[in-house]
Amino acid sequence: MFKGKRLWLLFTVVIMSVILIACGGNNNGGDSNSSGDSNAADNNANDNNNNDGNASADSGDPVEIRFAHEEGSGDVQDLYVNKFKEILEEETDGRISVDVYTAGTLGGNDDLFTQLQTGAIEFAISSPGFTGTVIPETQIMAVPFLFSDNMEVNKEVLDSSEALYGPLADKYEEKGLTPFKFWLEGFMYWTANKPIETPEDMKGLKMRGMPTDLIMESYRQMGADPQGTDSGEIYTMLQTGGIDGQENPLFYVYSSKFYEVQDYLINSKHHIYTTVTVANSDWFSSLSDDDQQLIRDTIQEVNDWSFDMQQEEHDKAMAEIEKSDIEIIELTSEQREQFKEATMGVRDAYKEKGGEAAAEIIDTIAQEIEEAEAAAN
Ligand code: 6CS
Repeated sequence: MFKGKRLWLLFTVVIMSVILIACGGNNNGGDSNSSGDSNAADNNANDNNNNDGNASADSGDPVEIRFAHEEGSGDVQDLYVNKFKEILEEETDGRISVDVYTAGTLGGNDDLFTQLQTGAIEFAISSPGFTGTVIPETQIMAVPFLFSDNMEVNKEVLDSSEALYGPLADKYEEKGLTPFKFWLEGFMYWTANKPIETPEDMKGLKMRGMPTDLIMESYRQMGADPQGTDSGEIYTMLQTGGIDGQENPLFYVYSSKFYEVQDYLINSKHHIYTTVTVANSDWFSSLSDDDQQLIRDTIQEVNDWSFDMQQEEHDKAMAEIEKSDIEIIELTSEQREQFKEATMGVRDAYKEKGGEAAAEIIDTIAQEIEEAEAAAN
């Protein structure tokens, strides 16, 4: 299966590269650099590949960044990438330009990773929910009830974890990618066409999650019938009964209109939605030292800014969803404890299926969360 998929992805990437060269980016109204520039960027790209990482470009060189993400216009990832664009283009008077690609423009969610590896794009927001097959260790982000109920604690751990920026980042580097920052998009909610209050209620439910083994395993352990799909298929499958429910942060439940085709919204906080800002390593290391530092500083600034932004998007979504017909269920701490107990086996599954560094990663991050929670109390 994987071999056929690789060929297909390679074919997709070739086609995508042709399209990228031909049309040169932006589908969401941002400034678009005309085709002339994109050729320059591609030339740069070619240079990069054969410079084995020595800083070659003079810091005054124009730099074009094709930055793809997994969400729609105005969603959390889109606001993040456009903030990055705004700061960098302003800081460099447009010498560094950023073309933003929203979900579906360059193929499915899991195509982004391959396009990043081949250099068809320079940057992406690439969620671990779609990369678990290529880097099993990323599935640490799929372990339910591992992160804290205190979002400040999660922000701190995602920003500085030795597990994430040590052994896990090494796994990205092995794939030719540089992960800059892991960050969060909010607590996960369930939507479903029936109330979910205990693991018993999950029995046989076709629950959609991102197509990574450990997310599927989590629903299997809750007794559900897990369905891994691309994000573009969720709405129609909910509407047609192909799936009974799904998990996502609230802003996405709202912007994707899932609340229109579901009867129940369950505030489960069984997980947080995490993602990572990542670039093609060869391309990044070909930039001047100054530009590398400028981009790192910009990502830190945007990352810090995104924490309040995602909370605001959550609150805006809740205000709108409360006006709709969907019934909102708040799980009690006892009910959440039942789901936590039902999924504790996922931690062992991660150690088994999560790759060679899995045990070190989960033990380290669990301790980091515990220490940060103790410090916060
Ligand atoms: O569930 C999904 O597949 C999508 N959810 C979010 C919050 N972002 C992108 C992802 O593709």
